[in-house]
Amino acid sequence: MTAPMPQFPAGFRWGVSTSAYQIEGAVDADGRGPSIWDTFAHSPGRVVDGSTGDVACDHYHRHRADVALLSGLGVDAYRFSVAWPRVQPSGSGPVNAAGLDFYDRLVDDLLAHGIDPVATLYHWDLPQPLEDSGGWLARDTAHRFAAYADLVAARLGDRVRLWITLNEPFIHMSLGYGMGVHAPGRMLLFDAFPVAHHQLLGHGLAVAALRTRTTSPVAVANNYSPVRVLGDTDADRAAGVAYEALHNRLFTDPLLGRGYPDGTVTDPSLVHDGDLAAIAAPIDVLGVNYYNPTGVRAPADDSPLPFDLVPLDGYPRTAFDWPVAPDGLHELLGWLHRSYGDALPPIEITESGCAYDDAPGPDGRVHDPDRIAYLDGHLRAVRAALDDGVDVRGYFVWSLLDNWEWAEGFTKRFGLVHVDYASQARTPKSSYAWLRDVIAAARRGPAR
Ligand code: IFM
Repeated sequence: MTAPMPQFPAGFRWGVSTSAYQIEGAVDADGRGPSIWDTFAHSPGRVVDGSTGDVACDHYHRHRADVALLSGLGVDAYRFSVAWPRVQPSGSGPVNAAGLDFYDRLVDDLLAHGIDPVATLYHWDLPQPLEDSGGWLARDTAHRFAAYADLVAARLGDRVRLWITLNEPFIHMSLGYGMGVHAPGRMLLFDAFPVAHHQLLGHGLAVAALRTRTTSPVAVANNYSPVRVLGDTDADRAAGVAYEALHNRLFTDPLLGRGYPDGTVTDPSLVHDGDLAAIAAPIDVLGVNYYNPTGVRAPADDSPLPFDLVPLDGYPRTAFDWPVAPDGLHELLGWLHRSYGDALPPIEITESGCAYDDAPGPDGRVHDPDRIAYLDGHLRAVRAALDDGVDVRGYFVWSLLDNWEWAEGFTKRFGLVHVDYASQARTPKSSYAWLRDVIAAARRGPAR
């Protein structure tokens, strides 16, 4: 029996998150064009189980049932992403009206259920024609992204309650363009820096476009990992500084007006006059995606990187083998608060969750006590950060549904709701009922 969940401030936003390619399927429906993830997933050997997002959770056709699940959960908000190749198949030029209509219906359905639509504009599914012209290595992609943001906001700007420009630009740069394990599968290591700059520039230009279309708040969703230096040599500490600059500061420092951290800009000619000011356009919320801390020490002599990553002992682990470390979330929120001071906008936790090998039991139910323990611990970590004075306004669980986990295919289940991919049957797990009760209790306020 765990202790009762502490109270959260009135108005604290409870939500869940998903992304388009991970759940929608319907990749050929109604004029959608190919994205880099269609290309990557269909390339042999790229995804561990050989699966693709062609069907995924078939959310495109089942969105009404999925909104009913959201309603049953009692969330205040639902964070989804808009698939750029669905609404503008070439990445520039003509709009695909049928694609925009889908999001229009989704947003209206959410509002009809009293749920705030939170739209992410880019969760890694770049239209393939833009990749063919250089992808995020090309400066022009930043301008294409701002034009796309403008056309989506022209249609949905009156109803989306929070806009998120980019999801985890660090992961997109490092896994997609640096190490080749995500789409588009480039292996440029530190030569992937243009991808950072052009995503940031695209974000800044998109913020400016959004401001002309909507009065709703605007955010970006960065992922962070508090750095644990293992070892006490100067070289170990230098490795920690280098990792922190790359993972936690490369995107946040310029967004909050500090320019790039020392040593991260590999080609200064990419940064044109005015770029840093555009990137630092004020945002209303910082989206924080947190999964785990990272152990770091000095690199081996032959390493191409300025650090070695080391597993952290002493924590339970998820099916991804990630350490379950709620203390890392508390530490991270304190680090953001101390590091950025007055420049830090209010925070919303835009992703927090875990993968386990959940399966229906003989009674047909799906029991996931490890996920309940995970969420319980991470919510208490948020509460502890609030007590320290960090301004955290919301918490979104990753994810509503089990879904297609990128290069891991269907092998990692993050959902509050189990999905049988053969039948598309949805079965709420015990964590869904637990979270529903936590949200309901939070709404009732303190017991008298
Ligand atoms: O599934 C992903 C999501 O797309 C981005 N953040 C991390 C999640 C879990 O790996």
